[in-house]
Amino acid sequence: MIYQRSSALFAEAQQYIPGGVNSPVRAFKAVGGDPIFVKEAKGAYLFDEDGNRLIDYIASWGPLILGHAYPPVVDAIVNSAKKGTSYGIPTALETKIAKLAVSMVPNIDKIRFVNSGTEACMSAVRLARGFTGKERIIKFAGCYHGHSDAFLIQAGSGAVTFGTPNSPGVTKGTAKDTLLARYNDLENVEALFRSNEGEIAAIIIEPVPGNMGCILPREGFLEGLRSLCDAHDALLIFDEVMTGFRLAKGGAQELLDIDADIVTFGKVIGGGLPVGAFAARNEIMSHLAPEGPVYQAGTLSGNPLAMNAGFTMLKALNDAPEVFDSLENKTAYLHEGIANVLEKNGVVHRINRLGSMVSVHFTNTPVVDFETAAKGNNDTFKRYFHGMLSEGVYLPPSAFESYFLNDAISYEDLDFTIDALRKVVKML
Ligand code: HOZ
Repeated sequence: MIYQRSSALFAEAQQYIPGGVNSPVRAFKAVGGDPIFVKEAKGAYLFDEDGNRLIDYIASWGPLILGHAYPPVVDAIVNSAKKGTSYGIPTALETKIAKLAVSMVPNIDKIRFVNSGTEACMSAVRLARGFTGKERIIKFAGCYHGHSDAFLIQAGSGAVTFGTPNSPGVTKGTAKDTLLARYNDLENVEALFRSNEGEIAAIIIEPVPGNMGCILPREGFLEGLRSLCDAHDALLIFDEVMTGFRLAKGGAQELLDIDADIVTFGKVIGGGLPVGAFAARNEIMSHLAPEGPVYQAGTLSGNPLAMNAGFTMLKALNDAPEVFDSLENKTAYLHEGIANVLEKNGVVHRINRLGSMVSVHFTNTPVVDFETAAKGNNDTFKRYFHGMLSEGVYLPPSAFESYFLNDAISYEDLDFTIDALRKVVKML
């Protein structure tokens, strides 16, 4: 495949945009080469500026569960735009989507819409601190909760891909209130509670991390966190920006049967438009302004275009929950296909999968946390990524990311992907 025009566009972009991209994970730094520039997308496919068609396995990092340019969402956006693009004044629509979201997600009474997952997680932590009167939080190495200061401590996703898990610009004062634990290591978390008795407001966690590849919680781990939070009057925050409305209607809470105290969402809840949200029971949400003293605000929060797109997407998922089984079946098929090709060709690997999140790690040790994820062979990963790209398959351009399948991907697309790997595997 030729990427001449993408490379030219990237060269130009670098003159005006730092690194040529508006979010670091889009640059191909971890895999080398120039990023492709997308011209348009439809269903399962991206069409790049050089006229190549690529099967898309990132779905805008999760939200496009029903594929690109899903017609009902596009119609909702177009119709909404005709009625004005932003008011900064309440609309009935916000209550309509809030009601629907609350009915789909376990254990929440109220929801507040924001503009991104970063905002949602940042606000959730402030709310937890305001509610508990305590300041420290526990986060897990390799989990990524957006780019707000408190989370850029051993963060995953782009932060680790580019070697800045602890970003310059985050003050020591902020960093000292973020305690770091190992994912899947309950004793480690217990020890943090013991050594910071009475100081921990919350644990924030991706229940199924997607920002160090896809990692699965060990049996009892999330349950253990729930008990520790209860024992220490701390809140459990599930960052469901990636898992919410994807692993199940009610996200990881429903699938894994664990109740969190605060849940954060992003992406899916805007149908691909810039939206995030956080939600909890009444007793917690009542602390939020203007009902309570914990401040949080935004001119574009509850934006009508985003709310219309989000409502249409959530309603589609709510009305046809069989989509979750369909996604899971397709992802399992891909998992098996990839595993067969790699095994037959003697390529050392581990595949982690839950529902429609999956990642391939080129290592022979089980990948259960950041440390084991970091053991993956990045040279093999680079060859794998570029080989698949040249065959027309767009995978996440870093080993520290999960794939997100969308339901527009057909079994023919999956077979095409597995066939692509058959060609690529010789170079791994
Ligand atoms: N959490 C998303 C991917 N891991 C972030 C996407 C981005 O940073 O652009």
